[in-house]
Amino acid sequence: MKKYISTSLMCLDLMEAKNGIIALEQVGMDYFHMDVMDNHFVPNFSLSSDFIKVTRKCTQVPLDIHLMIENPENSLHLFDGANEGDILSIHYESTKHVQKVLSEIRKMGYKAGIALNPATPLNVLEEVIEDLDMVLIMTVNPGFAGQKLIPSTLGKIQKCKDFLVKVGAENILIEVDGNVSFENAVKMNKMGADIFVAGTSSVFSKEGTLEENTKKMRKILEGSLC
Ligand code: S6P
Ligand code: MG
Repeated sequence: MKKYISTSLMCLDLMEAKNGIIALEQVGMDYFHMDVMDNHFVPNFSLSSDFIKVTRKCTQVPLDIHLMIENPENSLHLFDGANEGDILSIHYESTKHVQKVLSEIRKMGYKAGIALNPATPLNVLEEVIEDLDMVLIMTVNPGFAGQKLIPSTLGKIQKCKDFLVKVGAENILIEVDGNVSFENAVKMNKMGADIFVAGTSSVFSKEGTLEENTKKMRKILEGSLC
């Protein structure tokens, strides 16, 4: 199964955003991960719906939008304009109307994703499995880049994969987000993750250039670097 790198645009130098986006496209990123925060669901702000709209004007790379906002049903209209292949994820913990919001996301032309905080169990997926294209497993508590992985979330990736296989839903992709370093990506890959959010721990790491770091991550995902 193909593995994908989704670069976290929150980690860009925003003063150089356009050039940064072009550079990321040139090194062959599969997705642009766009974190949207409301300072309620998480204690931070990040990228806005306007930033997402201007990003669409300067790249063909599909967008992987991660909403960390309370009651996303009230703001979905701000994220219209999906291109084919774009993903929009909401948090399970952010709304009482999870199924309804997921089905609305698909009607907007997005693939629908559900994000789970580290403490949220996987059994919440059971009742919405038909409405899902992706599960986003948070491997840190959401809100900030540059955090340390919560070790118990590694086992959750494997459990999620096993569950999806058991219910015949292997087509649902698993994304991992938070401290996806080269070292952690090796483990996450073995446990069945499909999409890897790359931020300060990998492609933006100062230990190599963007090109070197991206190549290294690609090799890890191909299984040729352990
Ligand atoms: C965090 C956010 C993430 C970060 C990403 C940063 O709440 O959802 O997408 O941007 O995790 O990567 P790193 O390598 O700094 O953890
Ligand atoms: Mg994110």
